[in-house]
Amino acid sequence: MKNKTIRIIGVPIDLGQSQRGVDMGPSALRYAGLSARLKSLGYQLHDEGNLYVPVRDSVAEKNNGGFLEAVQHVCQSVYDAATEAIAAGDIPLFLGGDHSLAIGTIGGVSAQDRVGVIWVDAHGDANSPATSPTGNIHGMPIATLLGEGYPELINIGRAGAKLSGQDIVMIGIRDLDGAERDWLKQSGVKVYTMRDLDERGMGSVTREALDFLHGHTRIHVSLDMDALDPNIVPGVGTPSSGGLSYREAQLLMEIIADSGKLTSADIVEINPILDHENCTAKVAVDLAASLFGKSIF
Ligand code: NNH
Ligand code: MN
Ligand code: MN
Ligand code: MN
Repeated sequence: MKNKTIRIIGVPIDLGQSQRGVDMGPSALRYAGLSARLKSLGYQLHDEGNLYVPVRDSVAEKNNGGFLEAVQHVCQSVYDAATEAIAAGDIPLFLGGDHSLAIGTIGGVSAQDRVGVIWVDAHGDANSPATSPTGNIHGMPIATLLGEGYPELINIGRAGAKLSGQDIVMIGIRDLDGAERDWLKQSGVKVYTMRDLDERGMGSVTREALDFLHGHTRIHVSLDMDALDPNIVPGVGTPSSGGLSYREAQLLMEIIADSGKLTSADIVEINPILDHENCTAKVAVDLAASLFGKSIF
């Protein structure tokens, strides 16, 4: 994997949720030294800058769909950037922005090959407009990718579902809405909750997760920073207590790196306005280094 080019693509989207500030996530990650850290591991780095996202205040909010149309346009350009990076043989690393962008990233990276997704999150993000208690699109990307929800988002890039439940493993889950939980249970998605991690440990869970995806030659990691415990990552819009420790998250990244199958990733939901001295982005950069193969010894 080394000697490869990592293509950094910023997506400063804050339209999929209601807290202000998550649009500054890409800057926070760059200021925390992301490129230099990955370069030091032996990669070529190519920072494409940020994709265009309209400023929230300039977009009219629809009553029910929130910023549906704007999210659709952004995710279409994310999809295009993802397919281009994969076609060029690069590893796209998407910097969020809120988690709605994963509709575009995962849609795009799965255009040519079947891709296994490791969804690291406190939340299932498997609501549809019918089940969502908030209406926020960042709580819907998994359902959307599986073909449930707004047709405008489901059909981005190509028509229909982009994945099946057998393509997705979730790790770190501890906060599901009632109807979201019911839907997830019948979806075929493999869900590892915090309880699974407590009982079995991150090493065993991660190895089983990779085994679940053994038929996939490519893996995409979608890292929502709210998967970690808010004590170490205060800069997230929807903190959920009882999350991953720093070392658990590192071990997860290290074991995924060992698989040699990582070909794309998202780092999302960092909100610098809620953060303390950019510490959440610094943790994210440490995790990215491990995900891309940094080893201690
Ligand atoms: N489940 C809630 C919703 O649908 C919260 C989702 N929030 C997240 N997900 N930050 O990662 O709105
Ligand atoms: Mn989350
Ligand atoms: Mn999320
Ligand atoms: Mn989140």
